[in-house]
Amino acid sequence: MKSGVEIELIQGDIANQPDTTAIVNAANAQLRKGGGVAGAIHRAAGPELEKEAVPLGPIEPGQAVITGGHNLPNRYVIHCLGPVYGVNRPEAELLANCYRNALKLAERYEIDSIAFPAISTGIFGYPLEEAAKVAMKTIVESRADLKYVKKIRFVLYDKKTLQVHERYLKENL
Ligand code: AR6
Repeated sequence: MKSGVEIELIQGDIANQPDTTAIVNAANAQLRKGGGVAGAIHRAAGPELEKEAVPLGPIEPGQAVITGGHNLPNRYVIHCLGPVYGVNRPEAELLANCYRNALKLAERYEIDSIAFPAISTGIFGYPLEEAAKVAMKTIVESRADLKYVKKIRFVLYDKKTLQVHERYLKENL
């Protein structure tokens, strides 16, 4: 790719990405265990993750914080709070901030590879098409600012989510 940053979209489980230095959690404001992505990440990481994360909260929509990976195969977990659709406004800006702030943290920690889930598209109710459009646009635009991050992977839970992201990635490249 032009910028030297590889963007990869796969179907899979965000808690099982042993070859990325960091994974991103679709967190809650309190940085507690929760369900969905957060539940899967905390289960795999073990209880020490919550002990490290909770004192860093509460966080605001669009914000990101970083912890260690504990029992995960990843060195770091970057926890982002996505907007609740229809509640935290303007949604698109707050969702874009999640991706931007996660990448900023990754740069600060000199992280070479990072895996994202589709933030806000589960329990937080962000419509898939709209969220994928924001996510792919933001990631493509952010590539130019990256020095350390060389690989960005999106780990999408099902085939439809993968296909929608593929379409918007192509549109933005
Ligand atoms: N790997 C990859 N994607 C997944 C996985 C997984 N293991 N599990 C679910 N998804 P969600 P949100 C998909 O609800 O909308 C939590 O309770 C899922 O199908 O995890 O940002 C937190 O504590 C969806 O497309 O995140 C918060 O309270 C996407 O990942 C709240 O949910 C995100 O779904 C955050 O809600």
